[in-house]
This record gives sequence, structure tokens and C-alpha cells, in this order.
Amino acid sequence: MTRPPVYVTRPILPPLDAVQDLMREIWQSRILSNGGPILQRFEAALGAYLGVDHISLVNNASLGLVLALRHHGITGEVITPPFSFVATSHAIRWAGAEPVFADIDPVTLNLDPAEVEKRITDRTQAILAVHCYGVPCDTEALGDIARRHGLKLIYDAAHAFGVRDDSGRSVCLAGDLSILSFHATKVFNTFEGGAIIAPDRETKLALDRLGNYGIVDETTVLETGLNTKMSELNAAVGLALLPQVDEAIADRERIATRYRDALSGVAGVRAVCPTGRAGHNYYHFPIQVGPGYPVGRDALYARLRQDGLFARRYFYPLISDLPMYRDLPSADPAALPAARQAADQVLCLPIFPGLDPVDQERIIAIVRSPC
Ligand code: T4K
Repeated sequence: MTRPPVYVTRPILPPLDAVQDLMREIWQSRILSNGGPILQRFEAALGAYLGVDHISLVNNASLGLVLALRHHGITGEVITPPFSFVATSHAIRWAGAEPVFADIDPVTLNLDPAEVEKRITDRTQAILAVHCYGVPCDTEALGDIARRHGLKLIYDAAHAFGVRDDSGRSVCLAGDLSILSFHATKVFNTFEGGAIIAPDRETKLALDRLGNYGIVDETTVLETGLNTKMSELNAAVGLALLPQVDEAIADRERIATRYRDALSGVAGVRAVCPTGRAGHNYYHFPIQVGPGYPVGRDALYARLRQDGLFARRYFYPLISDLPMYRDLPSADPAALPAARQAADQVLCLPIFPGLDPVDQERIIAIVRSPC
């Protein structure tokens, strides 16, 4: 009997009863948006969970990135990795700035600080780094570069929900601003949504205002704002889901550990993310399929698909190879060897709470023996 398809991820959902209770409140109050009472409660609960004090909720991380860049008036060059989801570079363009690609570290697959330094010119205004797969960037080295060159340092933390550094502090407290995604495919979701983690209340309020058209009061509009507000409905989903996140991450860790143990002896396969690291969220389980493996990454991807196992090539193609970016001088493939290698070799295996162990063993069996 054929089994149902297994996708790279499947969202966790809050108990329907808990959402219905919140829906009843919304139906009574008729407050649907614009910083309503459920959003306020979600913001407070989220802050307590993440260990951060100042959060500006947004309707998705892409607009959160645009808002963060606009808040800091970034219209010049922004150094960023080409190995990421397209939203990272697209946000730079939507903010009115220009991406400049720098290569990644071949082991962590995060922006390589030494490569960042090489790309700095007198037009550079910011670094937009990505905590790829929730593995923290070298925040110390990037922070040092940003300070020495007077650059803003913004983190695309779309993958980094709940991730903590070695001291137990939220990784979202590094740099000037960090942006989380609560998209359906993430460790934690509000269907669509996101958050900007700000360093202080003043910045949080400025972000809230910029995301509410720049409105101060009924007759005062201070700046050319955008609408990035999260609705009460999305906030209700988040509020009801938050109590389940720890269990979901523990489940992910269990699945990741099984993958790691089962694949550790396979020649040519490297597990990209560490397991057993306190504060990791196991958002993806990327493997790098390199020399010594009997087939290439794409053949393994196709082989898994044959059995209805939908691993994904996050991130392929490289952003710098896409038509809207490939003519940039920094998109020259010769300068981005580690990013190119990652784009050609990485495959993200299905991982999500509730992944059937039978399906996981089917995936492992094919990765161990693809021919
Ligand atoms: N920065 C980074 C580094 C990011 O990775 C992302 C988003 C962003 C910024 C922007 O964040 P948001 O603006 O989205 O808040 C998905 C997601 O749509 C995207 O949010 C995510 N990164 C990216 C890595 O993955 P696709 O095009 O691969 O998604 P899709 O529709 O193929 O979904 C993958 C699988 O997930 C499906 O095969 C089935 C499952 N799925 C998906 C959805 C949407 C479900 O089971 N239920 C669902 O509702 O981009």
C-alpha cells in the first residue's frame, strides 16, 4: 500500500478549543486589528518565552525586514549572504537599498565575517546576516566589524525562533534588530506573521508606528509608513500555540538525533547543524552531500521523491544567480565558492513534530543506500 506523501515540514497547530475561545473574545469585542487586546497579550507572552523585552509584531518576516531597514534609513549597500531564502535580498531592494553578496563559512553556512570585511566600501550602510537553519552567526565577529565601520547590523532570524546563545541569551538580542518569521513552515507559526526584536521601548514604538502608516494620532502622520500590522486572528493563533512550542522542539530534537546517529557513518554525507546543543530549535535537518557519496545531491533528491519523500534543496538556486541579482558585481560566482558548494550540495530532510518513525526510517534507508 502506498503511504501518503511526506513533506519537508508540517505545521504545528494549537488546540482548536483554545483558538475558539479567543475567537469568541474577538467576536464580542469586534477589535480585529490595530494593536488589539489579544495582540498585546501575545506580545507579552512571546517576550516572556523568548526572554526579550521589546517586540514589534508584524504580518510576515519579509515586511519585518523591510521595516527594520527603513527604520534605520538604509538606502545604500547592504552586505548579505547569497545562500538564503529570496526574501532576504528582496527585502533589501524593497527598502530601497542594494544587496552586496559576501560568501559564507563552508561549515556553518552562515555569513563569513572575513568575507564581509572584504565587501565594505564607502557606500556600505548595513550588514543583513541570516542565522541559517537557526544556527547562530558569529555574532561577536560581525558585531565587531559593524562597530569598527559604523554599520547597522540586522539579523534575518526567520529560522531562529527560540534559539539561544551559549550563555542562554536569546540570539535575537544580538545586533541592532532581529526579525523572526512565524510562517506556517516555521518552528512556531501564526499562519503568517513575524516579529522584530528591538533593543529598547523607544525603538519598538518607532517600529510599531512605521508599520502603522507612520500615524501618531488622528491628525498627525510623521513619516511614510507601511502597513505591517499583525491581525488579532494571527495573534490568537500564536497565543494559543505558544504553550506547545517546547514540546514541539523536543520532538524535533529527537528526530534530528535519530537522523544524525543513523547517517553519521555514511561516506560523503555531513549533517550541517549540531545536535545536543542547548538552545537550538532543529528547524531543518540539512545534510551536505559531497564527494564520496555514490550519487549527487539532485539524484538523491529525485530518488526520495520517487517514494513520496519530499526533501527540499534549501537554498537552491543561490539568490545571486537569480535574474534580478546576477548582474551585480558581487554576484560573480568566482567570489562565492562556499555558497555555491552549499547550494549544490545541501538537502533538507523532512523534520517536523509527529513525523512517523516509519517514514523517517524510509528516508534514512534511501539516504544510506540511494542506488
Ligand atoms: N528570511 C528567511 C531566511 C526565510 O527562510 C524566510 C522564509 C523569510 C525571510 C521570509 O519569511 P516570511 O515572509 O515567509 O514570514 C517556504 C516558506 O513559505 C517561507 O516562509 C520560508 N522562508 C521558506 C524557507 O520556505 P516554500 O516556497 O519552500 O514553501 P512551500 O509552500 O513549498 O512549503 C514547504 C512545505 O511545507 C510544503 O511542501 C508542505 C508544507 N506546508 C506548507 C504550507 C505553506 C504545509 O504543510 N502547510 C502550509 O500551510 O517557502
